[in-house]
Amino acid sequence: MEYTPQRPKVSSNENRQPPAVALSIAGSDSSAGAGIQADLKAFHAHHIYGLTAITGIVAETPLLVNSWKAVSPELLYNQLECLLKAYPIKAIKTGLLFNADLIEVIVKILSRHPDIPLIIDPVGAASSGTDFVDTAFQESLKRDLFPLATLITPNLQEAQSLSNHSTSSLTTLATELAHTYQTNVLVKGGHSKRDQNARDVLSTPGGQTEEFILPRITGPDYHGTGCTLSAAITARLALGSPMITAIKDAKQFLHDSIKSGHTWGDIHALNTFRNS
Ligand code: PXL
Repeated sequence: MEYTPQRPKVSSNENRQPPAVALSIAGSDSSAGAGIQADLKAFHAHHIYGLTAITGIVAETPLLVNSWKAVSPELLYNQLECLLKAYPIKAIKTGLLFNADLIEVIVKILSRHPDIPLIIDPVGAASSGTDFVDTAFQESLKRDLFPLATLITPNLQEAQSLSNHSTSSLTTLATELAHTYQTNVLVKGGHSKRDQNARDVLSTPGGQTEEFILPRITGPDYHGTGCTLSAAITARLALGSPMITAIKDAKQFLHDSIKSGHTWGDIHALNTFRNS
């Protein structure tokens, strides 16, 4: 029989496109369910190559925050500078930013990159209740960073505190914030237990709204749902999805991650493992 040489089965690098790149600017959560670790897991599940600029370190579990420390503004500056020079970054998200000095650094660098979509998750507290930030931080976030945003993703409590409005209408809050900051705002109702559904509302700066609804999954409160949703939106935008599709798909990703969550005794975590 004639011998036909077989091509090796190993995948070759020749025709392979490198993955799209996204950057997370956020804090480290030692329990890895929220923060920069959650962002990397969500990026990875979407086949995005995730870069990180770490703003600080939190010693915690999903049940309690032990302590935390922010990095110096110089160290954050250097992380951002070298990454933005070297990689073709397609989308950026921010999470926990700790203080106004770090916001100043981010604004200085990101204002040189107006073409990269910026998703701001305005995190101020841990799901276990600890406040990480103060009033000066909130003011700087609103005044300096929000003008650079492509999308801001507050939960209901964050939206109420950003707008000084006590209403629990997601639509009113999203519309008002989108108008004030002239950007897209997605207000997440996920934490409101009264609703049978997990409802989020997006408003464009012009006041057009879109609702995203999936059935609420009863069970434990997962740590890191906000980070995971905004990272999944960032991943989809990095892959080129339009905003509404990106949010819809990211919400489904979070829903699946909650539905198949992990449990070790009284500790729960989202499941971001995917088969493919
Ligand atoms: O879930 C919000 C959050 C974001 N980022 C970091 C955190 C937390 C909550 O604890 O630690 C680093």
